[in-house]
Amino acid sequence: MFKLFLSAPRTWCLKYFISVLVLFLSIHAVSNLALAAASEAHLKGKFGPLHDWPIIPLSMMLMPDGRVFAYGTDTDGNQGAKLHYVIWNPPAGTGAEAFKVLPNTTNTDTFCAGQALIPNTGHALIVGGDAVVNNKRNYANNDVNIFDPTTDTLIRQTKSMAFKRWYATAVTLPNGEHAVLGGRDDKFLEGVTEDTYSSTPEVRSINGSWRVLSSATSSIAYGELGGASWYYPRAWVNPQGNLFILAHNGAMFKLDTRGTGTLTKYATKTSSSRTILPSVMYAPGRILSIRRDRSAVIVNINGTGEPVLSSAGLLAKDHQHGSATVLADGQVWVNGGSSTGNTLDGRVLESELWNPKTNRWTVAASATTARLYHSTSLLLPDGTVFTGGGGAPGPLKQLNGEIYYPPYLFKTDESGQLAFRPEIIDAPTTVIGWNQSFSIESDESITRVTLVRVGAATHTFDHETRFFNLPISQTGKIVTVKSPRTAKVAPPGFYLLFVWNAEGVPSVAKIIQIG
Ligand SMILES: [Cu+2]
Repeated sequence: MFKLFLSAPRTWCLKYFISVLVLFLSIHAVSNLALAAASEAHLKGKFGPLHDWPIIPLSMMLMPDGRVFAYGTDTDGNQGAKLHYVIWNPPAGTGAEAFKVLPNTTNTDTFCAGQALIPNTGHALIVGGDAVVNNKRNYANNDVNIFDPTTDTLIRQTKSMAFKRWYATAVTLPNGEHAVLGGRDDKFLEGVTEDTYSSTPEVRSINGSWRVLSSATSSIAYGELGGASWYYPRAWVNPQGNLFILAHNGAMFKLDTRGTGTLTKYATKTSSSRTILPSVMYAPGRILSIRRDRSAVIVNINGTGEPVLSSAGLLAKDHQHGSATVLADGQVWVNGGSSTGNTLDGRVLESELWNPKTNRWTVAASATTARLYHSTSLLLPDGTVFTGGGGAPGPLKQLNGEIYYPPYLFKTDESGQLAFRPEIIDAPTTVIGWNQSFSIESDESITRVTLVRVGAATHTFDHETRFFNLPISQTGKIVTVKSPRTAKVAPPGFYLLFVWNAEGVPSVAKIIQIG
């Protein structure tokens, strides 16, 4: 009975089963091929090839002419910027011919200095840095140096800071001056002294003189407390024109830089972070800050009262020593780092994108190599992000970089091909005021205009960058937009101006000056 039941139908069954299996496998193979061909670049972006760098670019600034000014090590990747600095011209590519290695003749070691652009000249201001005492490194200096991109020279200034600063932050103020905060003043001398920190800020006027904010001294805001808040203090100009300071331990302050300075501590406190986790101003008065245990918080400092906190969810990975970069579309890209500090064990190659509209994180493209301590990321005028460096010290001497191509640069048809980009035909070449209307002409119909302040990045922190959507009242090849309302919202200086077409693809930016 059993045999009878199985014999003929079984043969038929087996044949049927095999043909279905063959059909299934072939469909599966075809769809697999299709899957292999489908690119996710329009969703996750893509990294370009690893390329060499003449130094480890542990400090980088985008200059008004679109070139990158970088410094940090010698040409063997050893600690110390006393010998060289580098100019990279991104439109010339990533070959040796795109780089200029220039001698530093200032006698200042700018290793781990503070930096910001000077708004009226477009020169780079570099404050403090490293010093060698008794043949030991990691002491501090109070030197002030200025890089002039029209002559590519770095000149030591006669007026030095009142305090030595190693790991200070220099913030451009609404009136074009610079506030310099934090840094270590002196280092432990065996059996003689303890480490001391520059817990008193100072302001550099436009004529180069320095004013000490003697009534605003604080160990928590920018000294040895506050979770080592001397370590590149996280500071931005808030929409009221004061400095907002977010200590690594979560304490928050307002610094009025007028006169000898007035520091006010907010009652509001956020969770603890690390000195080696990034924060970035992604919209006017809004900061995305990465805290401990992969958490992220939004700090809204637009009101005149206490800062308002809200959650920005959890990242997929712990990016200690990673960077956060605001992209041309206002999304924030976090890359690099490690879950184990400056070691390769927990290195994170996957980058992540945060969309401020949805408050969601998505895992984006993976890099080729680790970016740990002394790595940096910088948004370039073509809408890509350069990320490079790491080391001095660290497990790898990263005399190299990679370029990240964000999703907006790709066709959405899954081909992985770069999309056609609109071009800016005409944009202002003279200085634009605040709340001022101006016209932009493109070769395509413009549907969106964005503005990103040129970056100054080092040690996981780009305090200069900030993002704006400029509302446009009509679409067309010529649109009129209005610059940001005030210098408090958009400090004077240089901004990348991107126009977007209907497909959501940005132009290469024109760099405009607001002042
Ligand atoms: Cu450093």
